[in-house]
Amino acid sequence: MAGEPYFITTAISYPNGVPHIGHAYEVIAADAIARFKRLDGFDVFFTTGTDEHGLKIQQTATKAGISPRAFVDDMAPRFRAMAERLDCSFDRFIRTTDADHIASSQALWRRMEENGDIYLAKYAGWYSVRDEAYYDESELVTALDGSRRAEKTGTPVEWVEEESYFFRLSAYAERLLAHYESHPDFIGPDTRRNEVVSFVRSGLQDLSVSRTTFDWGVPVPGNPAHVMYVWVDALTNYITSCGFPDEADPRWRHWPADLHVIGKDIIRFHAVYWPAFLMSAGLPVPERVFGHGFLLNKGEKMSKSVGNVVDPVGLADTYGVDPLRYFVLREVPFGQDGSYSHEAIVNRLNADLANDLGNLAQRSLTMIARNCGGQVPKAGEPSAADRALLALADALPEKARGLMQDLALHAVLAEIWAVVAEANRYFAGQEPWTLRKTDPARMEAVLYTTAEVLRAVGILVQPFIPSAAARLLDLLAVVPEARSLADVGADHRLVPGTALPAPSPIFPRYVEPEA
Ligand code: ME8
Repeated sequence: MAGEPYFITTAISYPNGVPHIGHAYEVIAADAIARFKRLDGFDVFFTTGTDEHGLKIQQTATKAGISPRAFVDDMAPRFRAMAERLDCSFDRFIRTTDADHIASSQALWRRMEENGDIYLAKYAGWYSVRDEAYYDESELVTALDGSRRAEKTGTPVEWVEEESYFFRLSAYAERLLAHYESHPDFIGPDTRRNEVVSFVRSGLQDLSVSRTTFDWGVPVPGNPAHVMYVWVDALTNYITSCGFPDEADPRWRHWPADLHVIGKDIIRFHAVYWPAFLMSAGLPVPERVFGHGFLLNKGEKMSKSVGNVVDPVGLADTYGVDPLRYFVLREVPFGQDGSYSHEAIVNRLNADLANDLGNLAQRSLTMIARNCGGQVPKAGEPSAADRALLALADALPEKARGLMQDLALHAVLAEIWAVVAEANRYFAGQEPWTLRKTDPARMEAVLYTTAEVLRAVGILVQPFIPSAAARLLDLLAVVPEARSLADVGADHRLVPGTALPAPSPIFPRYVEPEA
């Protein structure tokens, strides 16, 4: 496929429990961006997957009485099935147990070693299994029960003393700071960038990058008594998907990644460790790392370990895939935390989808079916009102592109729905049902203009609500080859006389089931 390469990734999920709404949120958001870029002509490569090694997985499997391998083989497909159920258009679902990934992780390790950045020493310090992260004394608090915990995440830490390989992270502080300075977009949103810059400014310590007390990990090349620290192998997934270490692989054109979409809790791994590993290996670093916020259930944090997990597939079954996607992308300003509840989802679904867009499409298409012989109506000479409305619709791609630069997904939807609202005002003001008797030619022009706006809206909403958008564009007889951003506007208007299929509703209203 032609076009400039655009590589976007999600984080890879720990499959130590079933997928939760946070996982769903991340892959939906990344999918919307990937789909938008495809519509805009980019050669998109989009990956997601599972992060299957480490002590946490090994412990969970042991508790379940099965091998880590059997455990992840059962769990990983559920993550894949969730992403598929949510209509996420990933090109590769990478599992860190995939053979090419083991080879890639070992190759990256060797490159860092050859560069003199890996040495053997003894590690003594605090480790959180739940976070798979090391913490400094200064990052800990003592809980009420006397246990030591990581202040940021509240997870228990344990004292670890063992022989370990270290990565010379301390040597990269200056280079990292210089990179943040010269690439102001490298970390987003700004709050996360500030957090990372002050962390690096405070000085970096070398990072323990291997473990000897368990074996569920990628063996360290040349010393299989050690397995790699799970984050070394996890981060490497992004270059594995591009064919690393074979830089002649056609997929290598996608590296460096244009965007890593991750949650705010793992920004340090992606904006400090990962670029340092890559610099050490002599590889280009990603263009941008964006830390989205957390999705909270009625304002409360949920997590696998706390046990108040909401099943995203259940939500999709209840509300529909497109409404769920629309809700999380419209409701939560991307980059901030957000809350969801049954009431909030139903409000959005019924107000924005069923009423604003659904009714406009249903009313106008039904009138066309009944009064224009089921064909695209005649455009006539456009009035000032027609021109003004079409100009708003035609301007959407440029506006959306601008907002997508900032990953303001919610704002893109707000702009689209502002046009929908304007179209509803136009439709109500023009009263085509009255024109039917008084001025049928003018009625056709109003219906034509409305259909044209629906075409533009249908094209623009494809990244967010792909199935509903496809149905709307089908109802307008827009062929699949004419659904890209470049097809919006005066050069590609609907052709009067084109036969249209019989209209059917796009968004059913959500009705509470009988108690
Ligand atoms: O962190 N709302 O895996 P993970 C929004 N394996 N996002 C959330 C969330 C919530 N409530 N809870 C988690 C890991 N996330 C590592 C990543 S990448 C090389 C390795 C996000 O399963 C979280 O921030 O704990 C992360 O981006 C993703 O879900 C996977 O989390």
